[in-house]
Amino acid sequence: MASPSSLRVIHTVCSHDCPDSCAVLVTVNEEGCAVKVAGDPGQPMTQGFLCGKVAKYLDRVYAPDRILYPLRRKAGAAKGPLTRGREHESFERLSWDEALDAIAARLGEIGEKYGTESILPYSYAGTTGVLGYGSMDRRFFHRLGASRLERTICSEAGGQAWNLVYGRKLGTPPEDFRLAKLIVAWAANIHGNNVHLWPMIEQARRDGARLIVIDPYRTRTAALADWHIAIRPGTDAALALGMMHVILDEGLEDRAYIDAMTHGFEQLAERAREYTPERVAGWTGMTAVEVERLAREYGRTRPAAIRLNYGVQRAEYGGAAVRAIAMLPALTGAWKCRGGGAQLSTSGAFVWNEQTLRRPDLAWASPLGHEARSVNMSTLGLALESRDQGNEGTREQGPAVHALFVYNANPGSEAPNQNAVRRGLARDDLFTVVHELFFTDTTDYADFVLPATTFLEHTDLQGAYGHYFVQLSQQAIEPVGEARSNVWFFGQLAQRMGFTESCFRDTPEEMIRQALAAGPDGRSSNPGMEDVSFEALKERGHIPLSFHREGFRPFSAGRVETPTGKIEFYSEALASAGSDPLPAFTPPTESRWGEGAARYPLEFLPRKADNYLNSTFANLAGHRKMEERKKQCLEMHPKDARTRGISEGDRVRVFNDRGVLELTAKMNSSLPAGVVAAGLDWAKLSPGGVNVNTLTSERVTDIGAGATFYSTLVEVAKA
Ligand SMILES: Nc1nc2c(c(=O)[nH]1)N[C@H]1C(S)=C(S)[C@@H](COP(=O)(O)OP(=O)(O)OC[C@H]3O[C@@H](n4cnc5c(=O)[nH]c(N)nc54)[C@H](O)[C@@H]3O)O[C@H]1N2
Ligand SMILES: Nc1nc2c(c(=O)[nH]1)N[C@H]1C(S)=C(S)[C@@H](COP(=O)(O)OP(=O)(O)OC[C@H]3O[C@@H](n4cnc5c(=O)[nH]c(N)nc54)[C@H](O)[C@@H]3O)O[C@H]1N2
Ligand code: SF4
Ligand SMILES: [Mo]
Repeated sequence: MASPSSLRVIHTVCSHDCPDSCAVLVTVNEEGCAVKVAGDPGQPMTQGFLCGKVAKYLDRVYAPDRILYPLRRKAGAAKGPLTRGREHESFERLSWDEALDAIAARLGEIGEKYGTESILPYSYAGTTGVLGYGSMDRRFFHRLGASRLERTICSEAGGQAWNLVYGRKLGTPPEDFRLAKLIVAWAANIHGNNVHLWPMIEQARRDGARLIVIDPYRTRTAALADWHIAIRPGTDAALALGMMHVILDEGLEDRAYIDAMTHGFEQLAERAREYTPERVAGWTGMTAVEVERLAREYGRTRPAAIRLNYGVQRAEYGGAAVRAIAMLPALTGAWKCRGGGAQLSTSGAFVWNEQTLRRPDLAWASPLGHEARSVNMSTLGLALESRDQGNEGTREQGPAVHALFVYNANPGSEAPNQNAVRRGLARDDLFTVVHELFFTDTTDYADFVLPATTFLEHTDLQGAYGHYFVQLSQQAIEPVGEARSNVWFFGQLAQRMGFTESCFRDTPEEMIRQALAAGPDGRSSNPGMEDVSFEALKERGHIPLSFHREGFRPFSAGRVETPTGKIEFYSEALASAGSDPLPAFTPPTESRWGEGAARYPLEFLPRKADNYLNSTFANLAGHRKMEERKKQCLEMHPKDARTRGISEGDRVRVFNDRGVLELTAKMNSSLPAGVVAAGLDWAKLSPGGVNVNTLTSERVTDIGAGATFYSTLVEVAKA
């Protein structure tokens, strides 16, 4: 055993796509091996504990199935699903030098032949590190003249909707949820997806607070709540407007706050009058009395905090719903006291120096000579399937996609309309490069697979979307095998392409200083980061934004960053775009009210797994075991099962026009009748080789053109 003195402890940050961005201490032994990961007890928000997914992180870092060196598809090996554990057989090993040269040559040819906009990057938040998420990669693609990607798959609908009301994504600090007397978890799976908020909620409850959960699915959080409202999917806007109706009827609004801080109250009040509790009950599946009770409890309790999470915005009219819910604390003045307000995301607090970090100006040095067209990632299938005349998924017409660069993402598993995505990925005239840690549903279609690093193996800077700390994640160990970071990979590839700009040779440390807009004294000139420098981060690991040092109360007073300078109930911007300036409820096309319901009468919730992170971790035996109880199950109400002759444990086919999926039926009487649910898993680990996204569509949301996973109709039959 190594003596304790030979061990080093390094401050890192979990960079998975999770609001918590935990501070993680990694213990490294004399041989340079990580031997332990643990939460940093000094971080006030993440409090020294890790979720079950990351507590056993070394299983991932040192997994036997990690990709260890660059690979090229063997001549004649067809693209498409490969047998797990035998993926190597379709590829041959080569050196990084050979791989970079070959990729650079191929990109050059494709750019010449079809135009550089035929090259498309596809990335999301495999790492949320400031550098790993978007820095050297963006420089590279701007300089190349590649298409830009609209990163809409997760938070764009809600983010844009929130910003229409408040101008900036700020919210109640998570630590202040402790002070609330009422907490509403609205489409927020706190135990599964945001576990560090839970201790704050527990403390509030010890001090007498109540917890209400609004979610069609009985999550663990819902099961622990004082009141679980199993609302029908996609009807949240109706509920929020119904609450406004009651609040205004009973005079529970805060007139002084409304007068000082908001715009468009009269118009909103008129709109809310249409949403009587009776009408709202008809849509949401609640009773009118329940709608009234919720509104009264919310309107009368101070402080009341809403944890509005991302579930709502994955419905077709999720933008309108997020806007409506976001308006509630402005109506009651809940922002005025600590522990009140709402939180969708805190990401707007972190302002990085993106001009220098991402260099959008390099587009002017590209062969295009201007900013490239953009392609919406939520309609990837459309973009890949269209050949030569552009497509609906692209904002501007342009060439078909001939090269796809995937990193920080697994679209073969996570993108909607999986069969369309796969048909696109299988095109033999598409050149695909995937930078990954494991053989995923996407690498099965790659021409080149390149090994990527975990957050233990590179240095990065971190913000968060669920708290207000800037953190430094220091490289703790040498990369495993020949794995290389995103920054290294794109910097090297740029040099092979002959891009001579010096920014392609920047080191991670230099880039962190750039992101911080560090002055000569090393300190950041970004707003809120007066105390932040690379040196200070190295010493302390995590530093609160300056306005968060004590009692940050966003939107409690002062100017708001909207066009009117007020919280906008009524949006002139939407009005001038020809959209409804006020929130309203519209039933999703794929819902019980839609035409398609005659053939596909069940509303489907293709949910995230509590023990994976989207598709990440699904390949690890320990994580799969934790997910055992729900894995590959279709949860349905016994009534819906009975009418279809289905019993617990039966094999069932879940299908619609887009695809079919085989699962095992599991009765769940806490679901609303007419709603069925299943969890995400790797397609290649599922029977039939497809996952829930074989059923989801490329229809996009009302605001932000995001994906609409939770507005999906299906039918179910015994297999
Ligand atoms: N364990 C775990 N943690 C994760 C992730 C994971 O996959 N697993 N993913 C990470 C990512 S990428 C994100 S974006 C966050 C998201 O975290 P959350 O915001 O919690 O997002 P979701 O899990 O998509 O949805 C939350 C809840 O909304 C419910 N819901 C679905 N439709 C509706 C509706 O119409 N109305 C209402 N009221 N509720 C609805 C779902 O049943 C779900 O329980 O979590 C992150 N953390
Ligand atoms: N049905 C359904 N579909 C969904 C959702 C849902 O709730 N239901 N959620 C949606 C949401 S919210 C999101 S955010 C998306 C997420 O979808 P994706 O962005 O595709 O997320 P992951 O599936 O986690 O895949 C991330 C990949 O990045 C890799 N990776 C990690 N770190 C690095 C790195 O440093 N470099 C490189 N090159 N790769 C790295 C990981 O190994 C992993 O395979 O899925 C969406 N899809
Ligand atoms: S996934 Fe989230 S909760 Fe788990 S360690 Fe990472 S940041 Fe923390
Ligand atoms: Mo997400």
